[in-house]
Order: sequence, then structure tokens, then C-alpha cells
Amino acid sequence: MTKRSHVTAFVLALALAGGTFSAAGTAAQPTAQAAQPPLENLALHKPYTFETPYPRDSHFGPMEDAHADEGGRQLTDGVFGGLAFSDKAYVGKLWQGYRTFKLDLGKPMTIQDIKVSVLQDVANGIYFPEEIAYSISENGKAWRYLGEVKSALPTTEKGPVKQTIAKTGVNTVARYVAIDIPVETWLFIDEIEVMGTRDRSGGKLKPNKAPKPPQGYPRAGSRQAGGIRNEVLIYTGEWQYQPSDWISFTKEDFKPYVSYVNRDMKRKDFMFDGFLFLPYAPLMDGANYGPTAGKPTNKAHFEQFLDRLFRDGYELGALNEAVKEAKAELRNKRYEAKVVIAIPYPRTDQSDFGDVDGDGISENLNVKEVGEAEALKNRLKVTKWYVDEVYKRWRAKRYSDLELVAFYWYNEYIAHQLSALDHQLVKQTGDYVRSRGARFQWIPYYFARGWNDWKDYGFDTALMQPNYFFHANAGPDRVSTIAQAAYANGMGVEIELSDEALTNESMRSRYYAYLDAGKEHRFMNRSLNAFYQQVKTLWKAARSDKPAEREIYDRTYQFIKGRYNITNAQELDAWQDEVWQDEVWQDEAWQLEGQEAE
Ligand SMILES: [Ca+2]
Ligand SMILES: [Ca+2]
Repeated sequence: MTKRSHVTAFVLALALAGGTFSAAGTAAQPTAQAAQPPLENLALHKPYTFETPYPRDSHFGPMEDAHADEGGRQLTDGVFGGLAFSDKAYVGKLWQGYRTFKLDLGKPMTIQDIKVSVLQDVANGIYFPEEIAYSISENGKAWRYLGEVKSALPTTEKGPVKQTIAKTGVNTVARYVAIDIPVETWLFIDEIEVMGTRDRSGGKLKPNKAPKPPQGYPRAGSRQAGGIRNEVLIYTGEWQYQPSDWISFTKEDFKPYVSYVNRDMKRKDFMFDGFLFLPYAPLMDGANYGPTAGKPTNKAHFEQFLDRLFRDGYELGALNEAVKEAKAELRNKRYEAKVVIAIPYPRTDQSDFGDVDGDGISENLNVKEVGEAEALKNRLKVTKWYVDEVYKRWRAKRYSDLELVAFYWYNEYIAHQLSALDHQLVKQTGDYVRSRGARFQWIPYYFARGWNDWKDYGFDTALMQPNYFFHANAGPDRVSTIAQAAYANGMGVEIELSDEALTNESMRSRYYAYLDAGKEHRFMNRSLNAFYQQVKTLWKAARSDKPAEREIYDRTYQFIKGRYNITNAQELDAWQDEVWQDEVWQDEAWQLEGQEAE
């Protein structure tokens, strides 16, 4: 981190002076350069591919066409863009995980430096990639992985500003170049250069890149998952309409979540075994628990959330009673209700959070006012105080039938545009949570910033939101894409629905597409699962006398029990052909999960 700060300060000075420059710390040594023949751009006018690892997304794909690669040659045409993102020299890529750039030089040559020129313009949602991964090959089959190079410019730099992120000093003979670039919101790129010489003076390529095995889902019921198999998101918060206590749960509200109930609301079985409590983001006073909307939250707002959670007749108190009743009525005494509590986001624009460490000085979390290091220190004070406060209140309540197993990071992306050290806060908060005996969970939205670094950032489990339910133009292959990305990166898949599923048939089908994918991609039985609902959608479905509405609840129950049956078979057949035809891959996946279980 210290190293990163140094580089950052140096490069920032250059950035403010204006113009383009090479990333500090990666530039070639002038002395070495002098001894070599002049380098030329070997990639100039060479054909390439620049594609997503998944099928094109029908929601984001057409949107990125506004900044398409005209003729498919713009990245090797030698033409660079200026600082305006509207400059036609830029190729824009939008979401969909990452892109792999593959180039064939035609024959083996000596590669020295591989340079990627990118733009950042935060106001327009255009970000530098956090890092770029470089590989080369002589025959296109055996690859040498050259490592990742991080963006040298601070992620908080508003821009518009350009930089070249380069892997330098390669000095190896190769014919093929592959570059993986994460795309978080917009990636704007105008040129990729491979500097070198048309000879074989460089070193011989030594392959070292083994295919990365899929990491598998976070195993259902595992210690890492806090023992949870299926958790439901439970929001609590202020509601300006009637009934004003709408966003809160009584014992009766919890009944169809703790237990599976029949149409007469009689308990038949247990249902969810995990309950994730989160604050409803907007507050009546204009503050917001999220990172940027509304006014920044303070200590009183954090306490307000806990005050709601620890009430007797609602939330935790109500859940404890609901579980107690269900256990008394149903025979299975082995059922345990496991609780996960959200940590609201300590905002980087809060100058006066309130005193949490008893020294009489209010904590200043404002990055712009106190700087990155001080803000990190103060924000960490806040998350530690909050975790302590949860335990203090939890112990005082002595819940007979609840177990506190995990904390949840409320912000759904790593906010490097707000603080370059946001991941450090997450990591150190996770360490603290574990030191107190709990696990640390996260549910980033669709390919949100930091999604594939969740493990490095100190989470025990992470699930990705497909957001298929909310992106009107997305096709059902969206859930399949997210399931594949999740599986490859050790994550689970969030299942999403809102009240629209009750009354709108096409939205209902969207919900069922998640359940279908869960069966097809096997996260139904194997993975820790989390269900997002619009406050009490499943409660409404359980109580409904309309068969189509009630069916939502019944199918959800089937899914939780691992007995959900696919309904729209044709659609799934199509996926199956595309995605799951590699039987060998599936066998390996089974073995991998067998190992995890040990
Ligand atoms: Ca170009
Ligand atoms: Ca203080």
C-alpha cells in the first residue's frame, strides 16, 4: 500500500501537468534501451480480436455499440484519441466482466513492451482498468503469463486523463499476445502497441500458464458460509407512506420465511436457514446508507439501524419468537436460524461522523479533507465500533433461538472512485469481524467493481447479483453468464425478485429463470444461496389466494429443498447445448467440490 501511494503521488503530479505518459515504475530503463536496436510497434495494422469471455449481453451489448470499434482495426491503427471521450479514436466497452485482446504478429519476433492506452473520465462513468494481465505465446497453445500491471494513476482522479498501462522489459520471442482487461462500467481504449524488434534476439519463451481451474461455488452449509444454505434478505427502515412500519418484520411476517406454510398458513416444514438484515437505504432526514446518494450518514444513523434491529416486537426479537414457535410445532429440532448483519458504508464525504472511540473528537471520514490514510484509519474506527456495538447488543438480548454467524458489507462495489484505499477498509474490517468469531459476506451487483478480487479483499463468501430481473433488455442467458462467472471465481449467485413478479407474468418468468438456472448450473443444491425480494414479496406470495402468485412461494420452497423442477424446458435445452456440453469439465467440477468438502 505504501508503495502504491508513492507511485500515485508521483504520477498524479504528472497528470496535473497534463498529457499522456507512461505508467511510473514500469517504464523501460534508459540504459538498457540505449544498448538495443530501436524498437518499433510490431502490432501496427495487425488484426486482433477483443471479446468478452461470455456471450454478448443483450442489455449492455447494444449500448456499447455507441462507441464501437469501426472496422475492427482501431486498436492497432496507430491513431490516438485526445481527452474527449467523444473522440472517434476511442473504442468503448461496457460491463460484461472483462475483455480479452488477442493479437497475432504473423511470425515470432522479439517483444519488449506491451502498452495499453486508456482514458479515465469519472463524470462520464469511464474508468481506468484496475489492472491489466499480459500473456504471450510462440505457438498460440503454450502461454507465458507475464503478470498483472496495476493502473498507476489514482482511481479517484476525476480526469479526463490518459495513461499507458505497460508491461515492459519482456525481451522474449513470441508470436501471439493476449491481454485481459477488466471492464467496470466503461472502458475507453484507443491503442494497443507491442514494441520490439523483428528478430529473434530475445530470450526463448518458457510457458508457465496453466489453465485456471474453476473455484466452485461457496459450499452450502460450509463454515465459510457461516453454516447457511439459503438466506433471505430482510430490509428494515423508514417508510414515508402507510403503513409506516411496512419495512419491518413482525413474528407473523417471519412465519412464511422461517417455515414453509400451506395455503392456510399452517407450518409444514422449515424454509430459509439464513436471515440477512440490511437497512433500507434512504432515511427521512435525507441521509442515505449507501455510498453517494443523499446526505452522508453519521453515528446516530448507524445506531438508528441497530435500534430497529434489536427491538423486541420486530426484526431480531420477532425472528427469535418466530423460530421458537416453529421449532415447537415442527419436529426437526436440528434447525438453526443463522443471522447476518449488514455494516452500513462509512461514507468518504462525512466530515463529522461522531466520536466512536471515546476521545471526545468526532471522526472525520472525508477523504478530500484528511487524505486517504487518515480517512482509512477513521473509517476503520467506525466499522470496528459498529461490530463491537452489534455484539454488545446481541449479548444483552440473549436470543434463545438465533445464532449470529456473519457480517455483510453493505456497499455493492468496491468504491475505488471514492477512496483508493476502499479495499483496505474492507479487508481490515473483515479481519476484525473474523477476530470476533464471525464470517464476512458480500453481494456485489452485476460485475461490480472488485467482484473478482473478493477473496483478496478479505471476504469469506461473495455472491454476484445477475440483475436480470431489473435490466429490461437482458435475456435469460444473463443468469447463465453470471452463474459461469461466479463458478469460475468461487462465488455464488443471488436470486432476485420484486413484487412485480406477483402481478406481471413476464416478470414471473424472469424469476423462474433464476430458479431454472440454479438447477441447471447446480447452484441450487451446492451453493450458499441468497434471495433478494422487494421487502416482503415472498410473504405476499405465501398468503395470496391467486394460484399464480402462490406458486412463486411454492417453487421457492422446492428450490430451497433442492427439488425444484425446470418448467420451460425448451429454453433450458438451448442453454444446456451451449454451456454444459463439456462433460469432462463437469466431472472436474464435481471432483473439485469433493475436495472443498474435506
Ligand atoms: Ca487507435
Ligand atoms: Ca474520536
